[in-house]
Formats: sequence, structure tokens, C-alpha cells
Amino acid sequence: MKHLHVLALGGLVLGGAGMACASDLATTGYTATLSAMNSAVAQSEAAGEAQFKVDGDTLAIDIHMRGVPADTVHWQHFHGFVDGRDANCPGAKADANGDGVVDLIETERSAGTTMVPFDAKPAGMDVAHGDYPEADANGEYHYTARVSIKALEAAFAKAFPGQHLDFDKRVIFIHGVPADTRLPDSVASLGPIPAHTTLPIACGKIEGIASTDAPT
Ligand SMILES: [Cu+2]
Repeated sequence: MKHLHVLALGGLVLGGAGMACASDLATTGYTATLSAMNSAVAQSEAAGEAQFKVDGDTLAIDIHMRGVPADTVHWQHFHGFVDGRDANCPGAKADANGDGVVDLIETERSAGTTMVPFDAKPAGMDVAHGDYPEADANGEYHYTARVSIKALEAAFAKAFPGQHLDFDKRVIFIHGVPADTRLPDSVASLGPIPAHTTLPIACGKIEGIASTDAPT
């Protein structure tokens, strides 16, 4: 029940300042530490951090990745469940067909479905046509975006009726290996999207941070 813990802590801190607030935004943001997935087939040891800072109606998103496949576009999203369940990063056991790769479809059991894209326009919620970041020649990129929380919530509720953003129930995935990467034929993807585009290469669980822990 991490959610309750974070809310309690946020309420306590803000309460001390005479600003008790029972909403989700009692926290000042969220963070995730990303670890590599499928590093053998991706030939990369991806690692990074994501920060989501809440300031009024503005959500400032900051994702910094290192060790990812170089000169490659990396799709990135938060994934989660539409039934209130907590999403978790899949372990090696998620490789249901035993082909040595945890593909996008095999992540669904522990992490749910693709939800919000971290592209040029997150509130556009256009997962398949987004403008996603590209790693430099050293396998590094730094993505930042500022989004209206109201606009993002509205777009999210339209795509997932009755659901809220609920950041602390989500995980972030980074996807993508070069188009010439040799993948087993059994590696599945979403519809017509090539498997090299959706192959997960890193995952991190999003967690709330209380105001006293917020980076400045
Ligand atoms: Cu994704």
C-alpha cells in the first residue's frame, strides 16, 4: 500500500505547513529508476532516471537514459492496468515462450497496457505516431517535456474511461533497438509496429515522492 503511505507522508508534511491536502497532489512529484531489460539481445545495459514534478497545473517530465542503443529512436511510455491494479516491471520469468526475450506482449501480465507516451506531445496520447527521443552516438538521451495536468488527465480519461493518471500505479518502459538487430521470429509486437521498435530495453516503477524529498 505504497500509495497510502505516500499520501500519509505528504499530508503530514503539508499539514505542518498548514496546507493539509488529501488529494494525489499532496506529493510534489514522482520518480522512477530504470533498469535494463533484454540486455543480451539489445546489446545494451540501459539505465536511467525519470522525474515527474508537479507545480500547480504543470507536470515537468524529465527522463535521462544512458547505455541505450545509440542513434536509435526510443519509444517511451507509462504502462498500467485499467482495473486499479498496481503495475510492476516484468522479470525474466515473463518470457512465456522461452525465446530469451521479454517482448511487449509478454510485459502485459505484470505491467498492463501502453498508456501515456513520453513524446513531443504526451497529452496528444498518440502512442503509435509520437515524436520520440533519439539516443546520441554514445547511447544517451535527455528528454524533457512540460504538460498541463488538466489536459493530460482529460486525454487520459478519454482513452481510458473512468481511469485516473495514478502515476504511482504505473511503470515506465523504454523501447527500441536498431532495425537491423536480429530478433527471434517469436518476438511479438503490437499490430503492424515492428518488433525492434517496441522491444522493451528498460523498465522502472514510478513512485511518489513527498515534498521534503523533492529535488529542487
Ligand atoms: Cu511503452
